[in-house]
This record gives sequence, structure tokens and C-alpha cells, in this order.
Amino acid sequence: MSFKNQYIQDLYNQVVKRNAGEPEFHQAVREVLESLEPVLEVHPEYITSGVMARLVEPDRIIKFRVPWVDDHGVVQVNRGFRIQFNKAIGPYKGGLRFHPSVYEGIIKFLGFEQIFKNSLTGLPIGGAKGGSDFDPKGKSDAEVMRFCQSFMTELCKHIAADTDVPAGDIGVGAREIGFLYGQYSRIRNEFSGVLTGKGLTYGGSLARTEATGYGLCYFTEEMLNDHGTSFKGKTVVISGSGNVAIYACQKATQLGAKVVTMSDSNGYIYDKNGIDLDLIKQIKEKERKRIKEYVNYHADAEYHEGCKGVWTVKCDIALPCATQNELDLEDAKILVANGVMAVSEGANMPSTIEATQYFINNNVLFGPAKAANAGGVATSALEMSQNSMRYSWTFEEVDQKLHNIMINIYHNASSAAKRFGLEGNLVAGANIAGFLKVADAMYAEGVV
Ligand code: NDP
Ligand code: 2IT
Repeated sequence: MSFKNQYIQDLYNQVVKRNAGEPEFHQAVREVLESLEPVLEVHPEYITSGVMARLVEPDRIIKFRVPWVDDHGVVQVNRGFRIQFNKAIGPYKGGLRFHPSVYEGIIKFLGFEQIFKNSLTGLPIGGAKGGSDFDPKGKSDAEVMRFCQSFMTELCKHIAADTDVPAGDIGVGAREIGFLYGQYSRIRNEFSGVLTGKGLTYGGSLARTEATGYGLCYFTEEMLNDHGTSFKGKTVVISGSGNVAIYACQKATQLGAKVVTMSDSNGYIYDKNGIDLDLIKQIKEKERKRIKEYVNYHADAEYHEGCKGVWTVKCDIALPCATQNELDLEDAKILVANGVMAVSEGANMPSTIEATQYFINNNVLFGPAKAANAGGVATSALEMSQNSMRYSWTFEEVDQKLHNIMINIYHNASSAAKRFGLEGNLVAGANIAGFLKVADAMYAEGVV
């Protein structure tokens, strides 16, 4: 691979060297730098003022031991991370991921992407991400609580409502945010909006739970509308069955589509009659069980081992909502051969670079993660606003704001792509539109 601009090529080589063994971070940086080449031709000042060099280096990486005692009295030790990437346009903001695959490279790629996503929302939030290699699966509530308390005992030294505001991501939902908030509030002796995704009884925002999935569908509907079509009557394939997937399924169905699949890391279900979402919520949100349970209630639905098979199901629209690199070139070829017209990313970086390129080259409408899944963090920023005002908006008010934000993100990404001669390429458009606001701020704020 080679960049046209020698400075960018050297910068990328340096990123790879400095962050050896972190392929996900290299991938995220490469995609952004490729998109920005036409911008840097007309804005060389972003190179000469060191904006580019500073952008790829986090402000700070916090790494800590998380010791906790399991239900058998055995001491367990996990690793905790918070990477505060960029705060040029607002306090650090981004989720926490608890999953055994978490290491520095995953948090770095997520934190880097968060800079541009958060900028795209139009709200004043900088980029960060955190997490741990702790696996909440199979742990008791008491174990999860002890882990969260230990994690926050260290993390609370580095965050505050105007400094850094974490939220959920994979493995971190309402239960974990509650335990994390309780410990923060206890240690700091304050009641503040230091986390988002909080419960409604202690400062949470209505519609935050639904926001990422709903926002994904609002963005996708606008993209489809712009090309003379909509969700109505379409067959939709969704991967994942967590927070994002569940509310994407709900909104796509409300918009007139039929969702026929959902998955977890073990396998996927296919229900030709359309997914029974109440049942999914019962299995995944309440019982915390595996998705294969679904077929015990719906005899004519199918369960298939292995989550990759989900992309072989014929559909009009695909919404990857599980995890990074879950959709590769082979999957993209099958989707295109089966006639897919749109792919919109609910997860962060779910498509490999080769898969993304294949969709774009084959005229599939492609909604990149930074734009398409920004509704979650946008609503988190609305939660921060409500916390600052000590006031709450109704569900309808928050949902309406979210809807407007997603429509604006689509049009901003689309017009940025057009402005730089890349009409229809929302990957480039989202990267460019997100970058310009941050780059302007960094330039104005000087070398810091
Ligand atoms: P959840 O933990 O609620 O759900 C994650 C889902 O993805 C589960 O079905 C899980 O299956 C599946 N999954 C996780 N890891 C893998 C893997 N390695 N292979 C296959 N399947 C996997 O997380 P969310 O729904 O919150 O997050 C999903 C994606 O959306 C992530 O990429 C996240 O970064 C992104 N995102 C989340 C936002 C939010 O507000 N929550 C906002 C924007 C993006 P299993 O149960 O088997 O692990
Ligand atoms: O990837 C993401 O945007 C999130 N996990 C949500 C972050 C947030 O701060 O709400």
C-alpha cells in the first residue's frame, strides 16, 4: 500500500512502528489517512502545524491493574485501560468495553475513531475509549459489582464531568454503568454527569438505551431516501444481539422492514417470519442466555453454529452490529452476489478495508460506522446537557434531537465527499467532515 503524499506515508509508517502488534489501530489510521489526502492538498497547514502528527498520538494512555475477588474467594487480576485521545473540541468522551479480547490496540483504534465520530455529531465532545479484558459472561452480579468497583477505584482519578465522561460498549450495559457510577459517586462524594448511559432514576437520559440502534436506522433511512428508496418492504440481516442490534431491529421493523437474522459469538438465528424481538430481549437482556434458545420458542426458525454464516442470508440491507472485522471480503462478495443494496455499520469498524472497498466499488450504499453509529454517543452528549441543566427532556424530545442529528450527519458526510471530488463515498465524507472541525480547533489552539 502506498499513499500519494510522502509525508502521510512516513507518518503512517511511524504509526505502525510505534504501535507494533496493534493491527486494528493501524487499520483505523490507514482508512482515515487515505480519506484525508485530498484535504491535505488544499490544507498543507495541517501538516506544517503538526496537526496530523499530533492527531495519531493519544493525549494520554492510562493502564492499570484491576484486582478483585471472585465468588470462590480467589483473587483475579485484569487489565484496565483508558485512552484519552483528543480533547480539542470537548471533554474526552467514549465507551468502556469489557471483553476478553481487549488489549491496548483495540482501545486505541476505538479511541481514534471516536474523535471523528464525536465531531460529526456536531456536539462538543472529544475522543476517548476504555475497557478491560474482564469477561462479564458467566459472572454473578456480585462478581461484576466487585470488578466494577475495583476498576472505578483507579479510573476515578482520571475522569470527571468536564474532563472525561465514559459510557457503555460491548459488555458494559445498564448493570455495569450502575456499579461504576455508585463507586465513583462514593469515592468523590459527588453526584455528577461523569458517566452516561445511567439509569433513569440517577441522571440517565430517556432514549439513550435505544439511541445507537435507532440512530443507525435514522441514518440509513436518510441515505436510502436520498437514493429514492427506504426500509419499507426490505429484508434486513442484522448481526449481533446486544444493545445496538436489538434497537436497530426494533426501529428497522417500525420503518416497515423485515429483520430475518440476529447472532451472537456462537451462531446465528434465521427467522423467515421476522425476528420476534420481545423474545430476543427476554433471552439476551433479562436471562443473559445464548441466542440459540430462540429456536426453542419458534419451531420454524433455524439456528446455525458460527456467526459468519449470517452474511450468506439473502437480504436487501445488512446491518453489522456485533464487533470489529466481523465482515470480510468473502462475506462482502456473497452479500453483493445476493443483491444487497445497502450496508450500514452499527458496530465499530465491522467491515475490513477490503470489504468496504468492495461495497463501494459495487455501488452498494455504504454507511460507515463513524457516521452511522454516532447516535449513541450523540445521545450521551444530550445526557450530559441534561445533567448540566439538572433537567430532563421527554423521550420524544430526545428522540427528535437524535433524529435531526443523524439526518445532519448523513448530509454533512455526503456533501464533504462531494466537495472533495468523492461523491457518494461516505467513508471519505465522514472522515473528512469529522476531521475538519477537530483540525481547525487543534490549529487554533496551538501546539499542545
Ligand atoms: P453488547 O455487549 O450489548 O453486544 C455485543 C454483541 O456482539 C453480542 O451479541 C455479542 O455476542 C456480539 N459479539 C461481541 N464480540 C463478538 C465477537 N468477537 N464475535 C462475534 N460476536 C461478537 O454490545 P453493543 O451492542 O453495545 O456493541 C456492539 C457494537 O456496537 C460494538 O462494536 C460497539 O463498539 C458498537 N457501538 C456501541 C454503541 C453503544 O452505544 N452501545 C455505540 C456505538 C457503537 P456474545 O454475547 O456472544 O458476546
Ligand atoms: O462507540 C461508541 O460510540 C460508544 N460505545 C458510545 C460512547 C458514548 O460515550 O456514549
